Amino acid sequence: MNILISEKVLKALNNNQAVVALESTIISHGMPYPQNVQVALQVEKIIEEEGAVPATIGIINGVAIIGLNKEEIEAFGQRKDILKVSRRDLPYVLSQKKWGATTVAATMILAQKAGIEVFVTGGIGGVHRLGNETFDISADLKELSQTNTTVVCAGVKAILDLKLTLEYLETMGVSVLGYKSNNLAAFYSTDSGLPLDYRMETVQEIANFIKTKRVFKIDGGILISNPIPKKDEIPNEEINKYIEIALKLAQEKNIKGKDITPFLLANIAVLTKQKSLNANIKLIYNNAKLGAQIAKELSKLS
Ligand code: PSU
Ligand code: MN
Repeated sequence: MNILISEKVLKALNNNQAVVALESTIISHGMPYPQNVQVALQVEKIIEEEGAVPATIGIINGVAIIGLNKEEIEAFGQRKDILKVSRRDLPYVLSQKKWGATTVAATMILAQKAGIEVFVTGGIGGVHRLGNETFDISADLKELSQTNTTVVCAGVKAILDLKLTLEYLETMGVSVLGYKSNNLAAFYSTDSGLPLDYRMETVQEIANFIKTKRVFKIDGGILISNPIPKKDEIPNEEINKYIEIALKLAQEKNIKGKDITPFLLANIAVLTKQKSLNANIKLIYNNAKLGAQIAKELSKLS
């Protein structure tokens, strides 16, 4: 098989301990070195401190590893030959024995195969601005409609069209839960202004929601929108200026397809003098803590 679960993760799964999946695109294509590695390791530490076991997922020489070790995470942070792998890319990278960093979509698939319910990321992909013309809609959304993984995120990346993304999620039957919040979180900022139907006050409520969906056998993911802490946010008006500039730059340089998201994130970080990178890091830490708490609560229920 092309899938390998680390000893630590396997032991935790067999003992019904809380396990939290983590993606690797964020490391290889979402942040610059060395912050990417520092953050990936710190996220694992936060999850451990909450009493859960982290499982960072990535593909090495065609083998999907569930639970990368420190040296491997370091390699994902440094190597330049790592492909960004979504659902459609998985068979290619596996059969060609390449290295691949998994996006939200691919990480969901692999987490489900390994038997991990909870997965922590920064912000999911979505419908790009002008997506109604370009049809650029992240495969993350379709994945959420069909794969049984709970994704903890700080909402939808603000570089996207949040309103269209939320509509798409509704059409695809994806449950979106606002943790202690009424509105969808907007990645760099706490509030998109777009109302969510379900607000959850406690991790117990969230765990019950997940368990109910699974017991009832309604296939598909669950999206937890966990706003960035207020003190770490960049207000919408402020960040939007830079997003507009970065979007123009992408157009001028004719950046397309899967290169768009990494291009925008990197350029916004330069334009904001790393302020956006700092917010991106803080929101991931915040998600790691919540994800671990949800996983722990879930392990009590089963
Ligand atoms: N969240 C972050 N940084 C990232 C991503 C999410 O804080 O780099 C990645 C995820 O892997 C997500 C991907 O699946 O961006 C979306 O890419 P696309 O728009 O090409 O589907
Ligand atoms: Mn796309």
